[in-house]
Amino acid sequence: MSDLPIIISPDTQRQNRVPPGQRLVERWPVLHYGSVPRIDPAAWRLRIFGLVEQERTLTFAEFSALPRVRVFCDIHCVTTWSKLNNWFEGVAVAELKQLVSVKPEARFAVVHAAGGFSTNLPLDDFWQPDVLFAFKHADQALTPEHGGPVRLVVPRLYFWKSAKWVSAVEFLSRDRPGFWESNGYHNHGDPWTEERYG
Ligand SMILES: Nc1nc2c(c(=O)[nH]1)N[C@H]1C(S)=C(S)[C@@H](COP(=O)(O)O)O[C@H]1N2
Ligand SMILES: [Mo]
Repeated sequence: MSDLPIIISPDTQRQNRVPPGQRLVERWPVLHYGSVPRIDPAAWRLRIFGLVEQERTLTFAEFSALPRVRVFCDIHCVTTWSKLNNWFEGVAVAELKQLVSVKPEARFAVVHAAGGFSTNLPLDDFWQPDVLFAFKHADQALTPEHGGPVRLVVPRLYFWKSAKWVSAVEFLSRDRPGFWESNGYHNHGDPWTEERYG
């Protein structure tokens, strides 16, 4: 076992952990638009741009060397499956604040992924302590199907916000809908109030 800091996503502490309209699954389904990109870690980059004092691009080696956390959380997919009791390991999104100075006018993040996918989040959601860039699930490296080498995990919103194959983070002053948000899904995606479709 590792001695990394542990973050318990607060939704796992609810008396009823299953949001309205959801049902539990044991196995982890694979869902995405398009084909699975095969990403060589040697070629992987994370670009941080938009409303930052100085844009930065990190290599996989640089990003892997950042402090890591383990997050315990539940997954809720808008297609009605929920998977409880997940352990993800990776870099807390809040760690980005050590890498760039985000300008005060920034209010939203758009997370970009290989193949043109993107998803948008208010910074109030993006900076939550249980949001991370994950390398591992249940102590295993993420498979390409589940977004390896690096995916976003946003435990408190529907899982479409958890972009697989992350490539960049962009900071914006005004909101800009991402891929699913432009294709019928809700702009925000809170599973507890069933923000499913827009
Ligand atoms: N890059 C990318 N990330 C994505 C998607 C996608 O189409 N492309 N789909 C989202 C949706 S709709 C869901 S439900 C989850 C599924 O993640 P999983 O396949 O690991 O269960 O990935 C999300 N992240
Ligand atoms: Mo989804």
